[in-house]
Amino acid sequence: MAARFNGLVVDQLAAGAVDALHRHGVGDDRIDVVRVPGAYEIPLVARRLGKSGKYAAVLCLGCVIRGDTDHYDYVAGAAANGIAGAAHEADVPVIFGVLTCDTLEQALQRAGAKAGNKGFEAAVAAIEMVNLLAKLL
Ligand code: INI
Repeated sequence: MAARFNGLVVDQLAAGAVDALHRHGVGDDRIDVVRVPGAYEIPLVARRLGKSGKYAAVLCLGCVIRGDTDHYDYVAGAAANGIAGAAHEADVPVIFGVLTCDTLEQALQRAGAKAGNKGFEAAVAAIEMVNLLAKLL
């Protein structure tokens, strides 16, 4: 799932995630990209998707950038806490791929520029978790 807010960054995270999935043999027929307005909306949809029984894992991709007010704290906090809650409730891995950055530049660096691509890393974490759960069952 990918938030539309800060789409310049999140689209790069999503591209990185899809790239990682492809490299691990996951075809497009097994990938659904669901869009939500912003990071704040991620938890509800993550919970719904996770509990649907249709998905091996749910990847939550978003980007929250600090502004001049404390709005950032509410949005980032709600996303992080809500995704953690969804991960506990869904019986599949729900992966935290939401960037929380001070500046757009920092975010872009983590979305495929200097500091790797956190979407790619999130997808790899999802694959590791799916494989781990399969072994544990
Ligand atoms: N949503 C984000 O994903 N990132 C942000 O940086 C952000 N800021 O800064 O406001 C943001 N706000 C929107 C929020 O996620 C909700 O979509 C909105 O409040 C409606 O519930």
